[in-house]
Amino acid sequence: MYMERVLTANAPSGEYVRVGGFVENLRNKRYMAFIVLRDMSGKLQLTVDKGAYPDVAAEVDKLTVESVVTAYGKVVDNPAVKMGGREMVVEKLVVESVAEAMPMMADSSIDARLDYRWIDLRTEKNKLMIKAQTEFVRSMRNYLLERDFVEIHTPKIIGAASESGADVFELTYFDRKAYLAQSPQFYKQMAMAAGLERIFEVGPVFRAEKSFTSRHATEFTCFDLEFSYIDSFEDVMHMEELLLQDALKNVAEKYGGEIERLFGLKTVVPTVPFPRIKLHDLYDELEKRYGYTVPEEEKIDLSTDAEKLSYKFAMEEYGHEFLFVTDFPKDKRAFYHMRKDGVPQGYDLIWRGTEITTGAQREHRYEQLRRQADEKGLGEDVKFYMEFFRYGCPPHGGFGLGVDRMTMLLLDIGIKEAEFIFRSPIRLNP
Ligand code: AMO
Repeated sequence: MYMERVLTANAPSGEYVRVGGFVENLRNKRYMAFIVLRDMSGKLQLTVDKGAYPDVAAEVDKLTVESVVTAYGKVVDNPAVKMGGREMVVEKLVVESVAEAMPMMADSSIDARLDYRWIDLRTEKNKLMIKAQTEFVRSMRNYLLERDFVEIHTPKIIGAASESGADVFELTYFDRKAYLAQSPQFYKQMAMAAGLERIFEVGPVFRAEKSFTSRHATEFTCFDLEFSYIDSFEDVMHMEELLLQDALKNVAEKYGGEIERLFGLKTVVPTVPFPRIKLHDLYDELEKRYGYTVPEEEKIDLSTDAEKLSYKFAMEEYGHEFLFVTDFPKDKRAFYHMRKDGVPQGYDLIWRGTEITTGAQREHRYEQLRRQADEKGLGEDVKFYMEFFRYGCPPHGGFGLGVDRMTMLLLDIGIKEAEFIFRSPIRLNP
């Protein structure tokens, strides 16, 4: 008779069930065999009475660690069993796949583990990482859907570089050149010109950056949103702080305990509003408090060290893990940021000392935008984009949040471990 598989976490005591998973541990004794079975929900001990079930015993003899099995049997309480005080008395065992000796260990170097990422992802920690990320994104998506946002899917093969001419992957597109999208930026704004009013997208973005840091990847996932009829970039920051507060609340409720147990880290639900500071004032504070000095001409952008120190500052001054940094000089910001008295109306959001977001109110007035594009020497590249603003476009703004950055900071791991599959200038496999 057919029987549906149940997860080990949902295998009730006293019932005859079917489970399936990896053999995490195997003790094959003379009269008894014990298997620790691992699935996505947890672990269950499978106990085999070899005398009573010789067919099962024969199957157990074929097993190696990390092989995959399906088991049928009765789940019973047994206080002597460490894993939840339950075990399954196996009556039938199917060996689905026999594993060869493992090519790497949990404590191998990260690069060795990434070569066998599918094995590396079998650990409890990595599963939690994926689950926590899922909850984070689900929560943000939900928050927006409940507020009349629609989800869009923009092309990743594009005719002109989106963020800046540098750091773009070029590809052959039949008999001409195309590029991989560095951001859905232009299409998010096109959606505003289309009157969609409130949109978001969660998708891949590509950056041909030769960076080898713990926070740069050449392909990553960005959570982008854009919305219309805003009064200033303050509306954008406010949307983001509410969104993140809600997401972290949900992650903390669902996985806070597990994150603390496995990663030794508290998931803090941030208070709103998040603190805000102007870039120049931040540099002043870092100098005054920590003696951190940089030449005046370098205070036009956030250095990695300044980002890190800003975490210390935000905790000391506001008791907050997040910090909005505003008032960057126009030379360092994209041409599409709206300016007020020459100051770009945008921000970076720093969480635990690392940038996770850039956001801004956009320039939606054609003439003004034209001037700003010309000033940066952007001609042909933005020609199609400029058209979006010629036939009516509401005031709007938005931001892009790096999902991998967010996961990495949530768990205090490197970006190599936070991506499902990491891509760098020297890694294209698996
Ligand atoms: P920006 O270029 O700042 O802004 O990118 C948005 C966010 O993406 C993440 N990020 C990265 N993550 C991993 N590896 C990288 N190499 C990498 N580069 C960036 C960061 C960053 O904050 N169009 C604008 C957004 C907007 O204004 O809406 C943009 O792309 O978390």
